[in-house]
Amino acid sequence: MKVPATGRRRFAYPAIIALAAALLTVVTPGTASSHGTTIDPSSRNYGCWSRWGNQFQNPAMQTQDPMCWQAWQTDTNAMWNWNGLFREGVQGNHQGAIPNGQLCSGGRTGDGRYRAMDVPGNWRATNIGRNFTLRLLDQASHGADYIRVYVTRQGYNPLTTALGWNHLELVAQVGNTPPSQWQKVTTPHQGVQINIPATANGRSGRHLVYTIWQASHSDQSYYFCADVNIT
Ligand SMILES: [Cu+2]
Repeated sequence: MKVPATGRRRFAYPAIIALAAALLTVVTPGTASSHGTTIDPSSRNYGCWSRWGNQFQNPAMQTQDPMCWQAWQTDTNAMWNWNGLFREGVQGNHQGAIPNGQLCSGGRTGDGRYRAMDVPGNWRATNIGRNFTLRLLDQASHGADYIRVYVTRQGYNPLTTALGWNHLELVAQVGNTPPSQWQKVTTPHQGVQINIPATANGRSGRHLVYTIWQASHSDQSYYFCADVNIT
């Protein structure tokens, strides 16, 4: 637990609230303005941040959204830094850098900050069709050397099984795309975004969309698990 009960009591003091707000302003958006994530269908931690970020201690989450609950309990920074799920210096060898079962945490990158994303279970899923569009938000205008979009094979069960490379099938790919070719956006966040059409033939029900975004400013690669329900 990163938020002890004493933390709550302290919030009762207005001066501390102001201080905490100031710190959040400096720390959270500072790191939170520099990278990106998939926002539709949303990555696991982005979804937990967008649904619960303003009420992350609400015990109702435990029953309404239990996988987000376990994620917030494990490390709140995985949500505050929803755009920081990346590794550096992988040199394109994603499978070598990330063991099976750890794909959703980028191989427990950042000292394991995102490890709760690897836990299989009933994450909230976005309804999509077999033809869908993946939306990737880039807040820092990194652009992409490439973006690879995978969907799990029919038969894989994200409720019971942590994601492995063997579960994935490439369904869409985008090559070198400088940020000038992305769409400028101001909501829900400032930055550029790219919409990637993809097709998940022969699939229905619960699946994961797995995205690898190789940013262009340096060897920085991002890994996103998004829970979907294919109808
Ligand atoms: Cu970045």
